[in-house]
Amino acid sequence: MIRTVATTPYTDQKPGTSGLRKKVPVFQQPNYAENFIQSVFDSLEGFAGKTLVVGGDGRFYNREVIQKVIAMAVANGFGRVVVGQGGILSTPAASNLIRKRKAFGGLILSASHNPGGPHEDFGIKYNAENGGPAPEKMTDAIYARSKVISAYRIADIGAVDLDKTGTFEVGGMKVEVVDPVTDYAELMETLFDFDALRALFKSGFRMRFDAMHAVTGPYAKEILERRLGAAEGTARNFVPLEDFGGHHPDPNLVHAKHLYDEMMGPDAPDFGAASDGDGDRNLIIGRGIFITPSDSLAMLAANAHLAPGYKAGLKGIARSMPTSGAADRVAEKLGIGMYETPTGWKFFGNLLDAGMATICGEESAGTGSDHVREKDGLWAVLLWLNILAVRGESAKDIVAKHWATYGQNYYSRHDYEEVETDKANALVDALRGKLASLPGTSVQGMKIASADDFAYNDPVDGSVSRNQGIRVLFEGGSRVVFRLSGTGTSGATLRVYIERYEPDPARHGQDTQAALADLIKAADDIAGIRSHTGRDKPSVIT
Ligand code: G16
Repeated sequence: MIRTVATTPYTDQKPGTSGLRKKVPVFQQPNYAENFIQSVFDSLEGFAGKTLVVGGDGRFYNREVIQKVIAMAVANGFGRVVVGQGGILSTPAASNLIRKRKAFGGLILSASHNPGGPHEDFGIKYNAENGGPAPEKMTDAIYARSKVISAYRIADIGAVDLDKTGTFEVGGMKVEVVDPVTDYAELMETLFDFDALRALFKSGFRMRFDAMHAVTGPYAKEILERRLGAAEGTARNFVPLEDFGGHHPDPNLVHAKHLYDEMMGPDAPDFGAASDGDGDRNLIIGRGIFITPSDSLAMLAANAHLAPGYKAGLKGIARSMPTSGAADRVAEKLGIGMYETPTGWKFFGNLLDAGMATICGEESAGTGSDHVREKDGLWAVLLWLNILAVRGESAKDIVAKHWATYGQNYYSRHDYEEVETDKANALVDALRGKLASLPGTSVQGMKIASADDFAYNDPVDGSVSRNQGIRVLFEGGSRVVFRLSGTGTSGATLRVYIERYEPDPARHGQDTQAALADLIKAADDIAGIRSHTGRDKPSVIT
């Protein structure tokens, strides 16, 4: 039986950088998830009889919301729902399934790297038929709808069994429960030289992959250990848990410090990596060297042709504005296009669809290519492995040679988390107010060349996105960037991105914070971080 249920709008369902993310108790309010799901469906046209892909990162509340999605998909007239077994699909695997099955779109349930559990975070994101996150005009429409919604449609179908693969009919709609790993692993086999990787592991190459008790566990077990023959135990913390074992499934130097310490230790394996809650981020650490996401993007782009899937070369590279300019130098050398977009993977979709970019990346530990329309943690790991296998050098040597060729972009991000929203907004407003007066002035002995609030003109559809981060550029190419995170769920997170370009090989490989010390001070002088927030140091440095 299909019911139309009267509801009243919630006012806070504005999708952020990557979908709607809130604390679980917010999602558990009466009709909260239903309102948002119906607002998504109401903003779409022409899906009757079509396929919807659904899956999530397995965090607390995942199964409940998947049941709601299926019951609402029946009531709204979808023809088929493809769902990962146990409700599990990594974000890149979901993107792949949408594309492979020519689905109308998909709902991905995740709050990514944010912690999970009854009092932690949950999220819902809609991805369109290209497999990528809904563009801004779609998320704006969803938000507009959520503010006036008066009813949602749901079918009384009882709980669907998500744990056995197979296809069955529910309320006149097909539900297909699929193994979450198979299609994704097949895609990886088309891109990378699995024979070379098997030979690498056979030769004694040792690796550590930390799945952080999140969604990539089963993917890493299958691909690294079973298909590529890496030693058992290569994948760690590989059982997805609803609360990620009480940790932040955020693969950075703070939350994956144990991996960093191991990789810097005397008996370090050859290569270390980790991924996040939903499997789209990556952390790459070679023996004795952490590789920043910005550097990783540049190095992957410079070497991608060594993997079979990219042997024809790259069409272009795209990076988010706060990501360092390291990849720009690679694009320049390769003579291909370089695109600078706002933060958020959704901005890469048009460039990838139009064939203007092949590889994209963000400082926030995301790298990916046109194989799907999401960033892809394991993909980045496999591309690194493929490069290591072909070059036969250590990650550390590859990094040193890369810097010697292109120069080093010293880079760090300082996060001030859970700042009171009013104070964070006041800081940004004050900064915006003085942008015009900054050029020509000096801070900490460095002259400001220009300052602006980044706006993006999408070269494919002509849309304009304003206020995407404040940039202060110094003479000589150093810069500091300020923006407020769009993925947090409590208070505001101020992100300060600091970058300095160093062409001289004699000055490469120094301590990053020391190399950036004057810029870090300058950032505080310019934005008044201490005085506005009352904080004397960042909560997270990556
Ligand atoms: C999301 C987006 C990324 C973005 C990141 C950080 O990642 O998909 O494109 O770079 O958030 O955003 P912010 O700086 O606004 O917090 P994820 O992995 O959380 O989905």
